[in-house]
Amino acid sequence: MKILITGGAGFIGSNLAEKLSSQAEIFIVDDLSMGKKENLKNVNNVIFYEESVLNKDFMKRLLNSENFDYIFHLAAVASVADSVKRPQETHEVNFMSTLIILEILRKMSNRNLKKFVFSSSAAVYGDDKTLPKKENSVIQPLSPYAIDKFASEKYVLTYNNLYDIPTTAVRFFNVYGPNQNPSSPYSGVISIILDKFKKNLNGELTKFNLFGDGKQTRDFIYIDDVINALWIVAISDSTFGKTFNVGTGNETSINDILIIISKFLKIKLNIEKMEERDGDIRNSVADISELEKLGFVCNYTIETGLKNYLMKLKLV
Ligand code: UD2
Repeated sequence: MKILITGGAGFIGSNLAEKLSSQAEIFIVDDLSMGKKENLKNVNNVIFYEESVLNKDFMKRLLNSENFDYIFHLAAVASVADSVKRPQETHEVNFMSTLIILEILRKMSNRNLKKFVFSSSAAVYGDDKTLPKKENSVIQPLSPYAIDKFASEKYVLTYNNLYDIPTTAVRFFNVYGPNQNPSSPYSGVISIILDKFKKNLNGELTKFNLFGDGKQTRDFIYIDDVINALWIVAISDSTFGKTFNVGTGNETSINDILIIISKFLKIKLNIEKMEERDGDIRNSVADISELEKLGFVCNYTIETGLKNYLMKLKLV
């Protein structure tokens, strides 16, 4: 079995590659703009191409020569803030790359492809207040990033209907776990918090900037559950042309995250209270009944997910 993971050196892609490498030959295309090769240090059985998914000729050659069984399209500029600063450049990656791959697939004869899985985001729901978010809830993309994710989703699912290309899409809620890069203020909040704890444990005095009162909530899902969800939607016969929320169905506040980690590490973080971040949504939580109908079971609570993450970081 041959599997292509675009963005395979990134946070979610590298964890997916690690999980699938025992059962398949893994091919990764990543230009290392956000991903890191060291994320793949535990992955055997992988062929790595440092290439952009926008390189049409390269992608055409690769897809035609390897004739993949599964494609997970995870390559993206995964930053809303970046898309606001550079709408045209991020549009190329976040939208055009998807269309390029779909077009190559459409023109291929004798495709082995069993499923093309597109990774979308809960950002497509915008700040509409209805909770929990169902796949058919109001869609209100408020940034170039969210618009590109939603437009790509539509293309991906329509290629299933019009051209019989086996596709599905997932909308990630707030994913956390090993290999998430904490380096930007727009990185996942849990990766930032843990980075600050780590620095504090090393004797470096540093503060966590808490935007707002900390009572805002998110549906935080541990990476291992996300990887399971991705594989379930890939192999299921009832996901063609459909979109699935990937979350836990539970919401946790940032304050609670801080309390749980403090309990595990037995230290408190210095907190600098800041103004609420512009455009921040107050609450977010997924309805995951569609995913559960496929057999998905969330294995991690926020406590066990965080504990596992801390163990992987060798902090507990
Ligand atoms: C997530 C996605 C984003 C977009 C958005 C759509 C991630 C990393 N980001 O943003 O790409 O899809 O959902 O709704 O998955 N916070 C702090 N201090 C910090 C960093 C964050 O207080 O240093 C707060 C932040 O203001 C927010 C919460 O923590 O209220 C979560 O922030 P986040 O950037 O991890 O995720 P989110 O849901 O805003």
